Amino acid sequence: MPAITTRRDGDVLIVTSDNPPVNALSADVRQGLAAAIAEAEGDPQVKAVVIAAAGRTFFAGADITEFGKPPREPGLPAVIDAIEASGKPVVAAIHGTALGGGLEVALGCHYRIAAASAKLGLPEVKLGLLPGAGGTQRLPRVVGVEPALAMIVTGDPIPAKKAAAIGLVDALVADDLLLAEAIAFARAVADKDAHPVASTRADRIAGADAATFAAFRKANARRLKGFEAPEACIQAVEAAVALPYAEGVAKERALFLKLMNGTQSRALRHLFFAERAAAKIDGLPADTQTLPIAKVGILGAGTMGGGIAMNFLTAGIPVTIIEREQAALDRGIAIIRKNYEASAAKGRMTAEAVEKAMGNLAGSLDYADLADCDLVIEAVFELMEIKKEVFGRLDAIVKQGAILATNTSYLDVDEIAAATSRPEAVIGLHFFSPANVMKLLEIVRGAKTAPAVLATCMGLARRIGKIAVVSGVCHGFIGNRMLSPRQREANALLMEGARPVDVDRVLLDFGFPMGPFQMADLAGLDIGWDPAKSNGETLRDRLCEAGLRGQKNGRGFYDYDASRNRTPSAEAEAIIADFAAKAGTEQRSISDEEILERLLYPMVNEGALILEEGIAQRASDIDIVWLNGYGWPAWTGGPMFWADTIGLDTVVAGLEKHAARMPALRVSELLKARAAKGETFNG
Ligand code: T1G
Repeated sequence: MPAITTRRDGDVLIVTSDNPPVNALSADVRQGLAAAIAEAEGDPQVKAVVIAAAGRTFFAGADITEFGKPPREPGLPAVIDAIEASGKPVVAAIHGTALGGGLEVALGCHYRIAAASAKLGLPEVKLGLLPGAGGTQRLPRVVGVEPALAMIVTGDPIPAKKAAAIGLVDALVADDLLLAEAIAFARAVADKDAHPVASTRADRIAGADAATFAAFRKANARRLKGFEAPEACIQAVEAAVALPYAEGVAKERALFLKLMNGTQSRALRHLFFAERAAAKIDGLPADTQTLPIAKVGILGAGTMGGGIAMNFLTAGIPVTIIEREQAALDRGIAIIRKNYEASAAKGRMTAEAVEKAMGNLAGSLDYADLADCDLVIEAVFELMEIKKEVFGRLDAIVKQGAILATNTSYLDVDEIAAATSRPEAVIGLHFFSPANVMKLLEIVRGAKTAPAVLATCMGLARRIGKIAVVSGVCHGFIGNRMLSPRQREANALLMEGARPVDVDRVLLDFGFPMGPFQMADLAGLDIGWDPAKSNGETLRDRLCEAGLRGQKNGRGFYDYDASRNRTPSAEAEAIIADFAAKAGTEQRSISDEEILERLLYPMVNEGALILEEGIAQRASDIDIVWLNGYGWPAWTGGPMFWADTIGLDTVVAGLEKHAARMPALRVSELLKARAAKGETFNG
């Protein structure tokens, strides 16, 4: 079956793409489109053309699997130029998600008809690219500079209704009438003397000036820091305003090729496929049946329990949430409602959706109300004895066939499973706080977890909008296990004379949203600290005994003013220096390079150990964990891809250079072997 077919409906030529799963603009599709336009040009019976797509979506962009390979003709820009130069009006019939090159094809058409449920976007920036087939030049001419900048620099799609409002589409139609309406529209315009041509329009870009772009850059400064593509996107749109179309296109092409050949785009393309690979469970029998999840029970209505509950409520799954005392239960439910109402106030959900979600929430003090749940997730205190007692009770109460999940961040899921008579039904579902916001979910498979339980939880993750990664059982699973050596080295660096602000700055400059000591202040220095047992033996004891609690009382590694602006705390630094002196640790000036190597190389090493032990299925899963759970800068691809980029031999050499200062670190044999052979983690 050719990717592109054509058929006549009277005097309208209908061009249909059928290239599952998302009608990516592969070479076959491009060739088919070019041939179809030539067919229309050569047939005097054809008065107009409709370009449509079969399956779930209009073209979802260039074929990313072709990137990095020798280009195949015709190139997408040439195909779009041929559409635009057609002597007969071409109408795009858009459904699903017209993205990237797909929207650029639609921009080359003279008219655009969209199904009401369609979305349109230019997400190239999320791949470290920019629209490279005329999108940065045509879109501003069609919708104006500011709406175009927002779409191109954020990469976020817009709903068809908004597209109509800004002039991107000419008509909105009912989903099931799209093709018929597009054909009727084409026939209606066929005899017009002239048709709109995006590349020659000038009215919508008039008036945009340097101030427009300066204001946009200022408003998006955070988005521009360290990441090359957004700035390139802005420069391409500036060219659309400042230059004739042909020169603007040349500028766009030059900027596109520079990004395409750069490391950051390779990193983001790696993450695109890594996210999809993470959903695949190696060795799972293809016919593994999943279990129906119609009702979920949550144990604990605290911060985690409430956040976890929201994921299911938002997905329309009824939840029963259990607490030990009425006051705690009422407080937890009130916080869930408050969070939803805050989302509604920001226009992220309707009041009806809030009531629907809350209507699906039942609170109880009685475990018996969990009996008919298909999945129960405990989010109680992080103490093994408590977890085992809770699972013993759940085992006695919850119906057979239900899944029993623990939200533990570190503890041994196998030991918890052994507290029940059904270890095959026990699994770890490690949500990240705030659980209703963070995308990452670590699915921890126990030694006896049944394939159906694992497959069900992976499918459920997608249903509740999480990005799930499968982990084996070890202390801290994947993410927290790799966080431990970074924290250990951060603390050691303080003892050796580095200032908290220097350690944080190095990670901020690398692209993390915050450094370890900012994180400590945010979480609270006294988390898990017991004044009754504190005896000044640890640095944390000393800081807490001095009354430093972090952001919550304005005094931590930083001092915070009323607006939470932070300045390094002289008091904290004096306590650290005194503590280090008493410990007899030699103080020295430590370079940014050493700080970065001491913080990140041990993380890469821990990731290699995680791979060696079979805890993670693949290196790219580790990248997905750190991107979605801890804010690793996406444009470097994640810890394992980043290590590949700098060279595993560089990592090994760095670990060896600092070995005397990192006595606890065991270098991974896998890392050393790959480094010695000049190989990478990600293949
Ligand atoms: N090329 C190749 N394969 C793609 C693809 C693409 N553009 N988009 C998706 N796939 C594969 C994906 O890998 C998966 O494969 C399957 O399709 C289903 O995808 C010149 C240069 C469209 C919203 O960035 O956002 O155009 O794992 O699991 O959740 O200016 O796919 O099944 O083997 O994501 O329903 C710009 C990327 C490209 C859009 C559907 N376009 N895709 O989401 O399914 S650059 C994009 C998506 C460009 C031009 C530039 C989503 C989706 P497998 P899925 P989904």
